[in-house]
Amino acid sequence: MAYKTLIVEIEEHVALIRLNRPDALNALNAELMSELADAIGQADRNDKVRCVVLTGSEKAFAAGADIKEMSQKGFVDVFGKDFFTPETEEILRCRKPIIAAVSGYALGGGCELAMLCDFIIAADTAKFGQPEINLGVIAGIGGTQRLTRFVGKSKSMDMHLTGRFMDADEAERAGLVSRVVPAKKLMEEVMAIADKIAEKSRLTTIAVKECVNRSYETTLREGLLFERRVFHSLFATDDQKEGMAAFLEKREPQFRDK
Ligand code: DAK
Repeated sequence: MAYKTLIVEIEEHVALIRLNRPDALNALNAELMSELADAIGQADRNDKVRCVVLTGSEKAFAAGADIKEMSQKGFVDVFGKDFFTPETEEILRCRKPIIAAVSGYALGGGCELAMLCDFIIAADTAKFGQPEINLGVIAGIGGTQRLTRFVGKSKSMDMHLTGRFMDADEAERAGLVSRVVPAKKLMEEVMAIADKIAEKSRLTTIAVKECVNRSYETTLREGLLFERRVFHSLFATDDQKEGMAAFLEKREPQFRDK
């Protein structure tokens, strides 16, 4: 499918999805969110794809929900149509790892979109923020919940209540992003990380994603039990046999997703 607000390329085993509304700093409007949900769903269903990278432009990952479009809405629209929920659910349903490659602004819904991904690699130019308070609203794609889990209550309150931006170094210190790289090397580094993930058994990447995400949804005791059971189940796979045999034979494993 040809998209109007995205550029999608499949490079080897990686689906690279680039938000592409440069005139609006990739603000998230209905069309973009619908196309993004479609593109991620397609990447998830495409057997060739083993990892997804979501990025924006050098200046902006995404500057938030489209304020022009949003300003026209009333309660009946946002509540009645459950504003952006179906699209968000589609992104969360993806079983393949999704890396957010963030350069420039990731604000409001843009910051939330990055946090919906499995992890964030930031360029040293990245700026994160939840400035919705300046518009008389609050975050609505999980910002009050997810940012708090990433950076803790104090910093999350600070970000949401003042609307200030956090730079890449602070975001790394606070645990929001996993690595910071020079802006010029962002895509090279992220694609190399995605390629590395693509080499793993797909069964184990799914298992990791399910287990880590479970830690957000359940008690420690239940999470540990879930992890243990998934670990046990991987001993039913050929890839477990292959991974361990390859180590003992001092060679690279050849995973077959079986
Ligand atoms: N929406 C629409 N257009 C935007 C935009 C946005 N969020 N951000 C930037 N633009 C547009 C600007 O209007 C401008 O367009 P023209 O005037 O040239 O036509 C163009 O992008 C370039 O922006 P600037 O001229 O402002 O560029 P600067 O470098 O001077 O400033 C900036 C960059 C990122 C600091 C600034 O543009 C800015 O502050 N943007 C707004 C950031 C913001 O407030 N974001 C949060 C939006 S509220 C929910 C779902 C989602 C949400 C809530 C609920 N539910 C499911 C319940 C999300 C809410 C939000 O994200």
